[in-house]
Parts: sequence; structure tokens; C-alpha cells
Amino acid sequence: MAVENIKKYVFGNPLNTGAVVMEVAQSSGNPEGLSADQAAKELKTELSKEAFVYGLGETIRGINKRGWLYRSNNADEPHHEEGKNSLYASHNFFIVDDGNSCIGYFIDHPGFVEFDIGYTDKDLFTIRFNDFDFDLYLISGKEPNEIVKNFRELVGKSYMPPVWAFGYGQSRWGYKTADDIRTVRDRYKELGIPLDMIYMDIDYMQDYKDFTVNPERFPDFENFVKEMKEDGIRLIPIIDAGVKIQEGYDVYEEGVKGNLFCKKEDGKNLVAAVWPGKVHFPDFLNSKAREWFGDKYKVLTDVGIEGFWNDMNEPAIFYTEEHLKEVFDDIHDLENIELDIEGFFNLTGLVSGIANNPEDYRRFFHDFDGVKVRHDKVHNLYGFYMTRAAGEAFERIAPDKKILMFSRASYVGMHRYGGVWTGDNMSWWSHLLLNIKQMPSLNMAGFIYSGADTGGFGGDCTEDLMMRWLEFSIFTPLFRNHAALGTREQELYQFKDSESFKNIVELRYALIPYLYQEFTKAVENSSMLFRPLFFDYRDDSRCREIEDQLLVGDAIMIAPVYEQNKTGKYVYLPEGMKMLRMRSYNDYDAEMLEAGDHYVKAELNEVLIFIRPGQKLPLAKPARCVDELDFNDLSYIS
Ligand code: MIG
Repeated sequence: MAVENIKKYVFGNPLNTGAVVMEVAQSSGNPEGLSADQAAKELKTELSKEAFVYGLGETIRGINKRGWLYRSNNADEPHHEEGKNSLYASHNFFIVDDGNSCIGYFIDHPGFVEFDIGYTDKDLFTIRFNDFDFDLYLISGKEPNEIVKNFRELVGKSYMPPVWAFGYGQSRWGYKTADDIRTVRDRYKELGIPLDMIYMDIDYMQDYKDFTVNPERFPDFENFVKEMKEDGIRLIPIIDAGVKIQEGYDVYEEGVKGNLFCKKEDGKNLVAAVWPGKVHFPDFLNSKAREWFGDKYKVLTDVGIEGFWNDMNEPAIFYTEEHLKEVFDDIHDLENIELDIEGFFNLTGLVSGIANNPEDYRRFFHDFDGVKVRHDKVHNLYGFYMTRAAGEAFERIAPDKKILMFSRASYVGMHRYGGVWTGDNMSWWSHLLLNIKQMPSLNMAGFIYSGADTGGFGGDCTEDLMMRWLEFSIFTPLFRNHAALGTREQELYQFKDSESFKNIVELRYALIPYLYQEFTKAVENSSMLFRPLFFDYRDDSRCREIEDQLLVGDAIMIAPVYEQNKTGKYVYLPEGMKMLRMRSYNDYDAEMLEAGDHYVKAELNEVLIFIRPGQKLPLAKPARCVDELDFNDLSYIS
């Protein structure tokens, strides 16, 4: 273990978040290059003109994070726009790199942290806290790949999914019945497009109650699971964080009886509202509550379910009883006065600020295995610990089996228990590009099994956007088409050129042996599946600013087309490579290109793959599902 490359500094009285798995002796004195101001609750470092900042995991904007204000404050945020500061995750690991020397930082703190990366002052990096209690790890290494490796050893091995989880998954918020799901299966089958998973969103449940299945919509669920599996398809149900308050509902009753829900100051269970109506939140920070909730997954694994997605675990709160009452009182006050402009904006603000209100996160407490702690101080751990509950339970329930698990909210450490999807993006070209840029930083933080809602969740997806997005997502371990209720239907069979969709998905299946092998390496060697060019080509300064081409594993570079109405793009090659312009796994042009700039054609149905010198790309013969792929019958392109 590379402990000599890691220095730990302790500020104040930090809680143990569970992110770190390695013992590191505490260093004394001031961390090199950083100034700490206890009174201002700030850390500061100067950024040289050359300095790039890589990391912070799941965030908005570019691969180089310089020039914006990022906040670790897990948020149910469906607007992933460049003016935002927080998404669903807090991954407080980053590398400052001036091209020659670089250093990594991990701020292990479960509450709010603000990263002002040349935002207030373009040459200053300031990190601000609400509570100045944290462990700071300084991670050294000759180059970013080495720093990432040292960091990842510090936080433990990433989650390894079952191999079938590399297949293609279809999802939509709105499939209500077994027949809706059969239709998806049938239409994919008719077109011969491979499919491994169909996701079940909240409508499969009885009144949105976790670990229930609506018996009218899904009669004989166990047999239905079997029926789908015969077609090579696994059903992946969603699990939400909130537990419906309802007499007679076992999860609710056990949670109340066992004191397993989050409590208010007065000791009563917090009442919040989410999809099921009024809910209590399991206190996942408490190991007893984790064990209890984790065991509930067995209700579904017992009937053949082998994978889950954990949602709404920031946790998302539509409203709390207390806050709603305050809002109504305030509105009532405003109702009785002549409303001036300020009063009018007060009124609209009262209503628009109800959901995910920061005040609500200060209304409840955890029993963090004996330590009573107010939620906002450990807010960013909630999704991690929900997923940890499941991960720990799977080791008891199915020790010899891998279960698919990914979550919306996360913190470093959760990467040992599951992957992530990047939440409610939109059917926008800019969000395809965002997806491309998020992959390396997610990998840095340990989230290797990850991906976005392909085609976009909100908004209406056009055929060309779906095609281009698919052409990128065939490289992401989590490969799922998902869309929101009320949006245009975007299953691949909804569009005209189903032949091309089939070819692209088949190409994914042909790539699975390669992707699985490179994924496994990333897990075993604590490396990254997706890397920015500059991580590997340190001597080529041109690579520093390239954010729309990525290295995927050791053998290939990709250059996805992410703009509408484009049939080609400029690509920069740091060294000579063989370019493949692929229409399907067995229909492609190959051309040797020299190092340098090139304009390369890529029609809507064509994927660009570049093979690095001395490498070869293995391809399998596609099958209708991963279980039927022959990993031994490979052909190679070199
Ligand atoms: O408030 O379950 O991010 O994937 O389809 C919306 C319904 C709740 C948010 C998830 C999305 C899912 C949706 N959920």
C-alpha cells in the first residue's frame, strides 16, 4: 500500500464518514501549499497560470474545473445547467496539475463544502466550510494516473457489477403494468435489438411503498420475473428512500417499533412528503437501521430480482409538515395586506422554495451509531449509506452472487457498494457533451459503473440525438435509455432507422468482452476506464485542452459526435492511430492516421474508434443478451 504518498491532516473534530478504508498516520503542522484559516473556515491555495483542476466527480461544466463555484451539497436537481453549483453527489477529490507537477486532495467531510476554483479570484482556489471539522488527505504522485491510484487505494476497491449489467437496458417512468413491459420486450425482440434489462420505475409498487409489488398490475410477479428471464431480460426495480406512513405496512411498522427512522429534535419521527405521500426516512447512518432496511431487499431477491436502483436519496423532500405549515401561515399573513412588489416576490418565493428546502435538512437528526447528529451536517452521506445498507445486505442475502446496484445520490465510499447514474438530465445535445465530460471525473472518484440517461430524461428526444447519444453510451458500463413521464417515447423502436439502432447496440455487445476486461482492470488496479487524453499523454500539451475525446481502457480513444446536423468532426491525435469508422461490428472503414489534427467524417450511423499503437481491439459476435455472448469467440482489429 502506497501510504507514503498520502498525508493526513485533521482539522477540528471530524466524524468518520466511512469513505477511507486505510489507516494513515496523522501529520502535524500545516499542509504544504495550503493555508488554513480556522476563523474564516477556509482553506486556500494559489493557482498558477498553468494550473488545471481535475476531479470533483459528478458535477456540471468541464473536465478542467477551473473558473467556477462548485458546492458539495447533494441536491435533487433536475436542471443540470452551467449556472448550477450542485448536483446529486459530493465527491471531494481533485487534482491540481500544472503540467509538470501535480497533487491530489481529498476533503473528507460529510457536510456542505464550497470549492471556489478561481471563481471569486481567478488565481485563487478557496475551499469553504460551514463546519471546520474534516480530514484532509494530500495525495502525491508523479502524474495524475498515479495520484488517482493512490487515492483509490485509500478509499477502497470499486463495486463490481454482474457481467450482464454491461448489457443494454430500457427504462421509462410510466411503464405501469406487466403488459407494458411485455410490449417493450416484444418490440425489441421483433427488431432483433439486444436487451438485458427492463427497469421498473415507481409505478410497479403498491402506492409507492418500497418492497411491495402492485398485484393488479403485476399478477404473479414471481412468474413474470421468470418469463422475462427466459427472454434473457432482467427486471430492475427502483427503491426510494422514503417509507410510506401507513398502518399495516410492515416496513413502516417495523421502522417505528425499532426506532429506525430519522427523528426531530423532540424525538418524534420526521414526517416528510415524497411520492408515497407522507413518509419517514430510514436512519441509514445507523447500522441497525441499515441492517433492517437492507434485509428488505430480500423480498424482491426472493422472487428472482437481481438488480436495483436507489432513488430520491439526497434525500429529496417535496415538503415537511412543519415547513408547509410555516408557508401557509406566511401566505395567510400576506393575504391580509396590500401586496407590494416585494410582498409579491415573497409570496412566489414561499411557494417555489417548498421542495428540498435547506431549512428542512436542519429539522431532523441521525443516530450515527451512538452520536446524535443533525442531518445537514452529514447530509452528503445519506445516499451513500442507503446504498451501503443494500450492499451489506447483499453479502448476507446472496454472498455468492453479484447484484446490480446503482444510486442517484452518492459520496466517496459508496463506490464500494454500487455505481451511479447521473440523474435527471435533459434530451439536449449539451447534456450528451456533459455526459462525456462527467465520465473521467466519476472514474477518478471510484465510480466506474456509471452512465447517464441515454437520450435524456426530461424533454423530447429526437432520433438523431438518440443515435449520437447511443454511439457514446455504448462505451459506458451503465448503458440505459431512460425518460421521464410525459416526454416523447424514446425506446429505440419509436424511431425510423431501427436498422442503425440495432447495429449500434450490437456493436456495444461486440465490445463487451473488451469493456468488461478494461472495467475489471480499473477496479483491480484502482485506475480509470475513461481518461482525459492528458492523463496518458503528459508530454503533449495540446492534449490538455481536449475534453471531447477520451481514452477508454488501454487500447482505444473515442471521439463522439455531440452536435446536431454534423456528419464529421475535428479530431486531434497525439500519436498515429488506426481509425475505425464503424456502422456495425462487422461493417467499418479502417484507416491509418498520423499524429496531428484531422477532420474526419462520421455519418449519423457511424461510430469513431481509434486504436492506439501496438494495441488490438477484441470484438465478440453480438447476442440477444450478455448471458449468450461467447467471450471466447473473439475477432481482433489491430
Ligand atoms: O421525482 O421515479 O431521477 O430517474 O424516473 C422524480 C421517478 C422521481 C427521479 C429519478 C428518475 C425517475 C423518477 N424519479
